[in-house]
Amino acid sequence: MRILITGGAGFIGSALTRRLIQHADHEVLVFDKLTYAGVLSSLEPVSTSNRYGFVQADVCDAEAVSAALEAFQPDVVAHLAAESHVDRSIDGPGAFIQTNLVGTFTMLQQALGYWRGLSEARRHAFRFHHISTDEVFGSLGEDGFFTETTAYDPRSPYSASKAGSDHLVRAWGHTYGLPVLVTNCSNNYGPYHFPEKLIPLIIIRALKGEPLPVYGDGSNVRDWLYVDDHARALQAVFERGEPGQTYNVGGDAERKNLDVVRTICGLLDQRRPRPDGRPYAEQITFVTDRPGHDHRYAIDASKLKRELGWAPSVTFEEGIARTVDWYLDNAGWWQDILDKRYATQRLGVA
Ligand code: NAD
Ligand code: TDX
Repeated sequence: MRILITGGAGFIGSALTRRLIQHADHEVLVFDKLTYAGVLSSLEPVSTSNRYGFVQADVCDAEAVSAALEAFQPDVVAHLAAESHVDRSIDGPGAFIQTNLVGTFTMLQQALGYWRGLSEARRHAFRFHHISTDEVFGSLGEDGFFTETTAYDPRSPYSASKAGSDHLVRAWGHTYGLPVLVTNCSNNYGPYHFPEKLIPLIIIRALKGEPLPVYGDGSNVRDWLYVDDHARALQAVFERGEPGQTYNVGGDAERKNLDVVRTICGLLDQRRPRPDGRPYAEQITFVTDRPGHDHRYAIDASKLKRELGWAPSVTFEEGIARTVDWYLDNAGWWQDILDKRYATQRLGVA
């Protein structure tokens, strides 16, 4: 199959691209604007493959989208390009409205024109797969899980923009017959995760001897999924999922933020003890909470498991150990990112 992946230079898009090239025989065209979050070196492992191509362009640019579709002739569009960081959406929501809403609208319009021009057999086989988040469902109390039928209740500019994009995708499916798929996934983690997100931020700041910022009292809960398991789920959905359907993806790994941070500190204590021999947990600092901070997310992924036979292959304990090891072994990847303008402003590390 030929897969056009928007946002393929990001954390999840690059994991999906690496998977489809290294563990399958698909052809991939990455379509990515290379915003601050786009990291080309995450695609280095596949960059010499003759089944990989790259276009630097904006999903809001209708002509560029149309040209890529016509030239590459994809069987699947996997739409991951988005502004993804909740804190940034609070500080500056405009880019989230533009990329997540206008960008998704542009992708849908161009995909629809392309799809209508395909032969009947290819039109039947085509999929527009929209990759979304569990944050569209809002915040849970201590009990319960999000299912595919949970009512939408987004509460941050980021999740509201993703919720709107999900609605657009379903509308293009219902109204125009475009064969769409939507997946809503919980928090991903793993190698090549951009250093502004909780897990890499804690690893890197710990190693640099910086305070480890925990928002509020650290009791907020996230359901963590190893990124390669998400990539496997996405592949299963676009290869075998039923058009028009939504599938929730989750890791069955709910953890309080403070426990995640303590786990990372414990792993670093074993692998790279502090020069003074003291525990990394001493660096934990409770800081002002995120405005509107959702308390708990938890996904019920039983539909995906039942219908497509997917399940997470990595426990949180295995995945977080692998992740810490990867950041220890690949300091060049993240130091390169920190050396660019962005890092010193937001992460407060040199
Ligand atoms: P990311 O921020 O790491 O990567 C986003 C990528 O999109 C970057 O390569 C960036 O350059 C590109 N991009 C941004 N704006 C663009 C534009 N206008 N045109 C073209 N490219 C653009 O994000 P991620 O964590 O890999 O998330 C990917 C997708 O998965 C997003 O849609 C996100 O909402 C969704 N998602 C993420 C998670 C998570 O835990 N990270 C969980 C569930 C769903
Ligand atoms: O410094 C921090 N301290 C802290 O306590 C940061 C950056 C975060 N946190 C908390 C906030 C969250 O409860 O940790 C949790 C995880 O935060 P993020 O890594 O910013 O992720 P989150 O806000 O949960 O959103 C992520 O998962 C869902 C992705 O960024 C989204 O794109 C995805 O949709």
